[in-house]
Amino acid sequence: MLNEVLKTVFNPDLSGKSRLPRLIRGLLSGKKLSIILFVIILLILGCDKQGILKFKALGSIEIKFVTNKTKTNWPDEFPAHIVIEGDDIDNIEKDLTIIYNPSDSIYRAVEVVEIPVEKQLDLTVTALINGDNWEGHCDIYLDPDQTIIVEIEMDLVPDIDDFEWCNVSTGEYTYGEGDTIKTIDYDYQIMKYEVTNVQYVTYLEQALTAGDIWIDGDFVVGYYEGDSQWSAGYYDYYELGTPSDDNYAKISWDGNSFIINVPSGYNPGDFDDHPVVYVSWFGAWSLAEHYGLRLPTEHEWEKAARGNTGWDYPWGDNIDASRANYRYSGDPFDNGTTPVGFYNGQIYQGFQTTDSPSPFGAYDMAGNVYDWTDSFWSDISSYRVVRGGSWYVSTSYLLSWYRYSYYPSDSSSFIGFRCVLSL
Ligand SMILES: [Ca+2]
Ligand SMILES: [Ca+2]
Repeated sequence: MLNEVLKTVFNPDLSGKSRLPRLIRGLLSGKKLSIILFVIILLILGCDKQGILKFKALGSIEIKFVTNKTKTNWPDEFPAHIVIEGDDIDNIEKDLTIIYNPSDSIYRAVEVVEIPVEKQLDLTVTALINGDNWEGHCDIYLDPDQTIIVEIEMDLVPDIDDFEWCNVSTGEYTYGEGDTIKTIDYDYQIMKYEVTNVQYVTYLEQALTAGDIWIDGDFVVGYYEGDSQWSAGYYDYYELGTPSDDNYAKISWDGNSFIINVPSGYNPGDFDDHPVVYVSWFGAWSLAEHYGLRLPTEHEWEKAARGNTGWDYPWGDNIDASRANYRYSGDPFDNGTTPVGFYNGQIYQGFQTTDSPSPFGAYDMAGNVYDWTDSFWSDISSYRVVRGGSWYVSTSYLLSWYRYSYYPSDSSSFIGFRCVLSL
């Protein structure tokens, strides 16, 4: 799946509706300006005889992958059809073959397009690439008598098959302590497990390569497009560091790569499959954006947790230590996170678990870490709802209908997240 263009704002049209936020983000985050930065002045052509300034823009189109891994989903070459439109120029159409170069893992179709322009030029570029429609806009300002190269460069989003999914079918569900019958009239998928440390590191590495995030002291920082309560701007996504007393992992940056630091007494890798913590709501939102996903509303979350059962917990009305990770529950990691999906009926280090999926098959919908949701606490609140309780709290917080909230910039050792995928 094609996702993002770095060197110009070049985005899919609305037919890829889950990608719309990427378009908005690209426009707001200043990527629109980057086209100017990458204009390469090649040569001076000169005025025509009437003294009217004439210019030529040379466009080259380059498509680039972030990882080899994503390449596995793509053929070695594929067709693209490019249309360039602009004020006072004839439409330029090109059929291109985009070819993979294994030596640098980049797809390219370098095509020189001569565009006669005068001064300011607004270009609209549409492309049909491997079946996906793309559209982008760029403003190019030309000084007299210059020729430029426009580079269009795209990244590919990583594969969401890295995550496991549960189908939540359209229909009624019970909501709240009073088991109010509500309806969600569409199908969606929710992650079977909370996002793990190793999955979050994969995201961080890809986002860093793409220029979507950067390191600022002890924080991973990135851009947020804004909403009704929060202005667009730069926010802390993740608080880097090492864990303190409790048993959870924390990610750090060593200057070259992200490291998953485990608590004392554990070995590297031991917490790879534990839920990521110390991620702010913005950092959760950002992973969802990166993969073309989104955070669940609290209604979507509660439906996935209890279905239409009216149960207090994902499996029924009673809780015990074999079913969920809460404070002093006696699991081998007390007190701290357990691996995602830990409560699946297996025995770990002598600790017997009971298989405890939700009616739709999601695990850790009670306990382990709170899950960030997309919902505000109220219409006037800037706090975001979290659901499901955590390893840090007692069982009364793990009730499927129990609401709690945190400031979206908060991060802690007991808040993580999972995403949903609209169908
Ligand atoms: Ca526990
Ligand atoms: Ca949870």
